[in-house]
Amino acid sequence: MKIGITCYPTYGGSGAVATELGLALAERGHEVHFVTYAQPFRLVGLHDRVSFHEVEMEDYPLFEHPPYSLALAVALHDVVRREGLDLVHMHYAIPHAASAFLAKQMLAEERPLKIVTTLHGTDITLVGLHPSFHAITRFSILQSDGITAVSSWLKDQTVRDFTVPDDRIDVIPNFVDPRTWRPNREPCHRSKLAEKGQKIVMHVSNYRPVKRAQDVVEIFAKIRETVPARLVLVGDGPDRPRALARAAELGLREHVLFVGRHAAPEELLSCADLFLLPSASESFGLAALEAMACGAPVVTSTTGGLPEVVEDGVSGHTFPVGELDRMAEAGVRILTDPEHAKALSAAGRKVAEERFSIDVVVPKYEAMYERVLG
Ligand code: GMT
Repeated sequence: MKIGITCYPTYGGSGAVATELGLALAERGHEVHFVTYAQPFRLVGLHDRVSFHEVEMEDYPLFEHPPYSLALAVALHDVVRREGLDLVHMHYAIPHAASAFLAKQMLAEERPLKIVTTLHGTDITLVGLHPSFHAITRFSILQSDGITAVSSWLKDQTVRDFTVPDDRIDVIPNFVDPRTWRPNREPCHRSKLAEKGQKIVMHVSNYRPVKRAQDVVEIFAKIRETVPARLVLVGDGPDRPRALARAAELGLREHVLFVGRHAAPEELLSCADLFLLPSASESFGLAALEAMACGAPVVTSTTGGLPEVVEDGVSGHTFPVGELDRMAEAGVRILTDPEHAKALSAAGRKVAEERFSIDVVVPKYEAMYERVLG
């Protein structure tokens, strides 16, 4: 198949999943064309059957906010015609699904174009609910030939808040490649991340308010009351300065290492003794799955789709949002009870290998494309 993929190229789960999917499809013999405003952050190096098409935008002084949705529609239209694409797969509904719909209309007299839209999270739970976006989000989702949601929870939210018929949405979960995201990777950066005898507590995110990065620091502070540990913060985003400021207020700044955006987070995760994801909302929680695949025991909130990924007490621990004392207690147990940590780690790895492996999930997308193409 010849497949176009549009996603947000910036640091975030939806762009990561879209890119890994495109690369996996290309490995499986399909031709993949990424169409977006910048090279997706996980699209590094050259790959057979993979091309990147940058959406070009005219900068004109009249535009305080350049109309990216229109430029994307034109880019999709051009790439579909030039490369003879069979379908385009939009990751994150806003504005991608609407741009794809426009491209399809522009092509209507020339050739058919099928659209698959994957709903990732705040396109449904936050941004899409805003009155300025709700109607167009619903319309463009419904105009898609195939709709997927990354968790059953997100599907239910979409059915409820956008009155999309239940049978129009397939749940296709996010995935990892367990060959890349694995425990005991070499080189392990442990000696660069913490001192001898210190446990490594890790958090990876884009530091948006929904991630509650300050809670990560509060939980770490409680853990450090009993366990010598270092907090390693990976990724970057708007709440990162606040999280570091809170660490300084608590007198912990020297015990917090801010790594920033890292090209290969799997190398860091495989050194983690504990991974924290206390988010206010998470449609799936790809970062938790990546940590589990790397053998890091996870403590997360019981929110959104996270319980579909982490089974409390078996493959990690989950607690209601904001229950920081309990999260810290679970963290201390993981860091001080090696047998317990080992059991969680093994169970998390098993989940990643058996339910959320790239080899299990990518064929589900292929099957959907075939169905959509008839
Ligand atoms: O929805 C967002 O805010 C952004 C999006 C992203 O690009 O990272 O995150 C969502 O998609 C990820 C990949 O499917 C999920 O793992 C995240 O849980 C989800 N974020 C939220 O629901 C807040």
